[in-house]
Formats: sequence, C-alpha cells, structure tokens
Amino acid sequence: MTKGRRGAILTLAGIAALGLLAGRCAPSAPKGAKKAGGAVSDAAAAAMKVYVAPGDLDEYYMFASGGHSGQVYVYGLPSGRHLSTIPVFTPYPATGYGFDDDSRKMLGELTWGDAHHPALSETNGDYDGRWLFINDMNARVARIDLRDFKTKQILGPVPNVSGNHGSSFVTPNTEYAVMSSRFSIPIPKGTVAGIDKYATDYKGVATGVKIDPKTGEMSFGWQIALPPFDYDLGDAGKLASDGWVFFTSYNTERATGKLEVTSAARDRDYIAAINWKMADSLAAKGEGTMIGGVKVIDPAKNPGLVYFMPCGKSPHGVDVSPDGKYIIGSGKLQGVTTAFNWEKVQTAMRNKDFSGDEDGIPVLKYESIKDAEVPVGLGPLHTQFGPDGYAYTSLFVDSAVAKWRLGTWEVVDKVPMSYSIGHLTAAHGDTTKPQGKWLVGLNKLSHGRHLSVGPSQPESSQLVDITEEKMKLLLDFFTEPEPHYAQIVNANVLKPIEVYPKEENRHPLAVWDVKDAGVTRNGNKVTVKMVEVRSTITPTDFEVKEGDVVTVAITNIEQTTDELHGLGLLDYNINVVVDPGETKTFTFTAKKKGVYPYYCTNFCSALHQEMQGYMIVR
Ligand code: K7E
Ligand code: CUA
Repeated sequence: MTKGRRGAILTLAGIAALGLLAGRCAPSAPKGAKKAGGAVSDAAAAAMKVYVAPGDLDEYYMFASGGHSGQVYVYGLPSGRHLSTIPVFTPYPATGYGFDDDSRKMLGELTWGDAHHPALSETNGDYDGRWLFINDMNARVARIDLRDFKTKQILGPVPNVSGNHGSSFVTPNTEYAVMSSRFSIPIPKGTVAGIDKYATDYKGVATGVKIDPKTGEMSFGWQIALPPFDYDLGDAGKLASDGWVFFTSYNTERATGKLEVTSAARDRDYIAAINWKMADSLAAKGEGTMIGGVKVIDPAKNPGLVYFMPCGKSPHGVDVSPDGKYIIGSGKLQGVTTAFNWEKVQTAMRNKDFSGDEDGIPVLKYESIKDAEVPVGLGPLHTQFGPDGYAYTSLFVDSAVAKWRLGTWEVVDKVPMSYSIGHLTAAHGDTTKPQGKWLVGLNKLSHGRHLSVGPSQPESSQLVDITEEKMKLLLDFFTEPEPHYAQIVNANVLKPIEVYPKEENRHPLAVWDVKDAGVTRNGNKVTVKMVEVRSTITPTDFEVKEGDVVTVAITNIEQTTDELHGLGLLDYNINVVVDPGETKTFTFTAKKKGVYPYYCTNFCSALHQEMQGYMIVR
C-alpha cells in the first residue's frame, strides 16, 4: 500500500467517525457509511478500496475500446478516472488529430471507425507495455505507441476482409495481430453475386497482420479463405496451444435474411482453430491464389491448417486459459460454457476423429474434445482469468459475472451487474500471468444509476474486487459509448515519455530557433516554418497569394511536459496541437482572399491569449 492510500483510509475512516459523532454522515461520506456500533459499513469499506487520494496515482491503466466513436479511452483503476482519450479512427479536435498532414493521411477517406478489441503487445504471453493494437470494422487495424499514447499506424482496409470484428488479438510474442470477416461477401470486393449464391459464392477470410518485433510496423502476413459463416471473436493460443488462433463463428447454416430465425436450425456452430505458424510458413513459400491483390490460402488444399470445433449455438467470445490448455466458448443463449481440452483437440486432429467437413475443412467431434460444460448461468459471452485457477464469465441474459474454477468446473460465486454486461476485463486477465485483484464489467446500459442526461445515457462500468473468495462490487463509473473490450495493465509496465527530446526530432521542416522561422516560396508552393514557444507564434504574420498551396510546419520548442501549443486558423477549418518537442505540418490551398487570424488553442501561460498572428491572402 502506498503512503497516499494509507492516508486515504485514515481520512475516510475519520470522516465516517465524524459522521457518527454528529449523528449524521458527513457530506462526502458514502451513502450507508453509518453503521451501529461504530463499525465501518460495507459502503465505507468499498470507498476506501477505490479511493485514490489527490496527488496519488492509480495502480492500473484500463484501455477501453470506444466502439463506433473510433477512439480508445484510458482510465485509471481503481479510481475509474478518465485519464486520456486516444483518437484512432476518428478526427479529434482536442489533440488536432485528423487535421495535420500525417494523421489525415493515416485516416484516408474514412472519418469513422468501429473499434472493439484492444490488444496490448505481449512478450511471453504477458503485456510488455510497448504498443496497443485495435481493430476497426472497416477492415483496418491500428497501432498506438504507448511511449507517447499516439496512433502511429493504421493498416488497411485489408483486401477481402469484410467487417473486421474478430480482431486485433495478438499472438504471445506479438508476431501477429489477427483479423476476420464478420460478414462473408463474394471476394475480391467489387464482385457481384446474388444473395441466392450466398452458400457457395460468398467467403469469409481470416488474416494475419505481421508485426515487426522492433518497430511494431504492421504489414500483410497471410490470408485464409473460409466458408461463408459470420466470424465473430478470436483469441490466440498460448503456452500449450501457442501457434494456434481461434475464432468463433455463427450462421454455419449459411442462411440469409432474418438470421435470428434462419440461422437457428443447427444445434451447434463452430470455433475455427487455425494453425498460424503453418499459415506463416505457407505464406513464406508463396502458397495461395492472388485475390484482391493478396495471396489467399485454400485450407482444403492444405490439410492441418484449419479445423472446426463444434460449439454451442451462436457463440460470441472464445478465450484461452492462462496455461493454454483450455479453450472456453459457448452459445450465447446457453446456460453453460464449454471448456475444450487442447490435448483432446490435438488427439482428435491426429486421429482424424471427425464428424464431417465444411468445404473440405474437417469438423472435430464435440464429444471427443470437450472436457466440461460449466453451468455458469444464462447468456455467457466472455471469460477472463485470475492468478489462482479461477475463471470469470460475463452473463448477458443473467446480467451477472460468474466465478468458476478451471479443472473442477465448480461455479463458486456470482455477482450481479447493472446491467446487460458485455465484455469483462481483469488485470492481465487474458495473459499467461493474470494478476487478479480487479475486474471490470463493461455494461451496455446504465440508466437510473447516475444523474440523467437525456435519452442517451452513458454506459456503465463496474469495478469488482476479486481478491477474495466472494466477489465484491465496489464502484460504478461511466464510460463513453460504445464499450466492448478493455484491457487492464499494471501501471509499472508502461514508461510514457514526458516530452519529445529535441535530439530525436528529425523532421525535415523542424526549426528550433525563432531566427530560422519564416516563409519560403517555390512556384505556387509556400512553406511556412513556424515556432511556438511561450508566448509567441513566430512568424507573427505571413503573406501568401490566392491559390497558393501552403504547408505550415509548426515546431513546439518547449522541453517541459504538458506545455502544449495549438494552432487554430480561423475560416480555414484548421486546428492542430503540437506537443513539446514535436513538429507537425498541415497543408491547404489559400482559396479565400483576406486576413485570417491564427492563435494558440491550448492554454499555455498567463500570456496564452497573446499567442496570435495573421495570415494575409492577397
Ligand atoms: Cu461488444 Cu467483443 Cu464487439 Cu462482445 S463484442 S459484448
Ligand atoms: Cu501557446 Cu497557448
């Protein structure tokens, strides 16, 4: 316990005691803190556990997907404080993202994304604090550098991938992030086939995005054509099952129309087990047919590459246990979740213990590969793990979290969520080294649990203490739409920088001395080298001609953390923010004659308001 935390407990205990003496609760004491006999009530005990005193630091970061906001939100735990918003697939004026040349180029023509599954980079199956990957439904994957919490690369749209939901789960040493098609389509994109041809002419694909181990740079790795199912979620194998990746699939009936009716004919759907190490070596040998500009591997021609594991109807999540020995998946309307035994799966693969095939891909026998059906409760979606052999499964229909034991399969506890829980996340809860301690339920609905803000209410996240036998709900906090998955990483794993060091700035248009700031012209191309430092923007004015293509390069020459400067250029829809030591450029055509003020948008000093200038377009 840190000094601050101990202080916090004394403070709260003091408040509770004062409240008792006065015969009422002090204003800041939690409701229900008063208890007969002077004992600290459950509410006060809960408050003490999550209270992070002013100036003290949270113990964990939580990186939460922002769904169709296209962003990643960063929270501190246990406080639930919102620390930062990382724009990824969507422009974000607060940081100038999507306005400067580099981020505009990265976003391309898309101004939205639908991000579901963040994936922290891993070494030996545990978070290493280097990068955060996240999927976008628009067939893309992004990489955020955790050195500066900025989006550095967006790969895609990747050919043939349609509705990239089962992504961006990484392999244990971040060799690959994966992608899959939620919506099968005729490939390559642009091919037309009527919906009556769905069962034969439509295809799903699974894709491996290769990650450079030094730089994190992503590139196309391999792609495998799959039968026209809806591929939903994924997880990489680890330790015992390293080398494999798993995707759930629904609508294995290959039905069209109202899927809620038409895709319910069979008892089971599948989890696809893909040997990514084999895919990696096949791709290296150039195996596959060129479709849409990439080589697509046919699993029917490459035995051993893909198998289907039958699973309860319409599965959602698939989660691999910390030792890699169990694959957990279930039908989302079932009352049980299935633990598949990886050893049995491998034996069934070896012995060709199949119940049939799908377009030449063998289907393993359910009875041969399952170890247990765990009676967790209704609507199991996702599972996370603790350090002590326990698993935690979110139950959408029951609106609860079930705690159960791997191996003995007994369900030992349940805690209700308010409500409609989707994903859940525990500290390092999907790694080889889960830390336990905190679990967060990421709920779809929240109304009635906070001051009303109209018809659109925030989503609720609920912090649960999982240190003891019985889970304890401690805190509600509220997150931005739309919460899907999140990951919780110990703060000591991350080492963010304070400034961009001057000596690392190699931008060709950077200027570090106000004397070097100024305007140069080459035909109708004008370059403005600009310096921002408290409390002047140099140059304080510049002139261009109507029709000029103007590139402004701003260097913030501060070397003090958080000394940001911005630049808003009125009437030209330009807004950038430059961090200390950073250089950013933006390019535009001076289409409008006149005088246009620019100014610093980030409050930076007592003379912030003086940081202004004029662009004159003649
Ligand atoms: Cu919301 Cu992972 Cu897209 Cu489950 S997903 S809830
Ligand atoms: Cu610089 Cu405000």
